[in-house]
Amino acid sequence: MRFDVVTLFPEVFSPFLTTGITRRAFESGQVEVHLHNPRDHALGNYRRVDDRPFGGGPGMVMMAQPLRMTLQAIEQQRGSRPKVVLFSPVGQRLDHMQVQRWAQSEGAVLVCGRYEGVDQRFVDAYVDEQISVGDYVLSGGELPAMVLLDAVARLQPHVLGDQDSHHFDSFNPALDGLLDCPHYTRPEQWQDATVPGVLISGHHVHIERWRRDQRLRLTAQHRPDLIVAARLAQRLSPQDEAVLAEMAS
Ligand code: 4GY
Repeated sequence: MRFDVVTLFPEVFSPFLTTGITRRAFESGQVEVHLHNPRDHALGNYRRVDDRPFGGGPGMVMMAQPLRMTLQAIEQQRGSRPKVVLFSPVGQRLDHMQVQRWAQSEGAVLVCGRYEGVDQRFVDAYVDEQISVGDYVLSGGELPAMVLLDAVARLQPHVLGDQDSHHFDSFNPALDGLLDCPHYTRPEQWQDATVPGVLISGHHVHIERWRRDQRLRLTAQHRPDLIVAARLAQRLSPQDEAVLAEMAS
């Protein structure tokens, strides 16, 4: 799959693309990422990409024309017309389901806004979908673009060390949409705290039941909305319900 990122700050992507477990996905081209700076497509001596807002007010607005020229160059390179995404608090909130959908897609053009935003006429003419990463305002769409790329890259086959360790991730609805269980590593004793005995018992049936209980408890405590959703989707067994009932009493 191929993502074309439109950004005034392409340099902020380099450590991201060359670090960590997702590096392999990007460097192998399994998830192809191409960076495009609208400034390279802006006209005139000043190569302007932003201007003052009509109607007044603070800040600057990204001009439509350099973005359109960038999009045209991308279409020429790809030989097709990809979906165009804009990162903005206006969009639907990104969640695991959306990430899975993008992980199985052909990719897209990811437009990273800066300043006060993008000229609305570009949004109306070319943006197919807006995506939000949460109800707060960032200074640009670059971090949201990296959020999407990271989440997509780690779902690609063979990217994670243990090939299916993402099957146990929090929110994976293929499992049950519950939060992940707590994890422990050596040493067995640390600052007076020990590791739950069951984890060093070697009894795998008990370990799996303990982990399930922990996930239920953690989710009920911190994200009761996810318990409601799991119940509606009939992802909780009678034994799960018994654990939750015991907790509530
Ligand atoms: N939150 N989720 C977000 C954002 C920055 C509009 C230009 C967000 O996705 N994107 O805050 N983006 C944009 C917001 C003006 C900068």
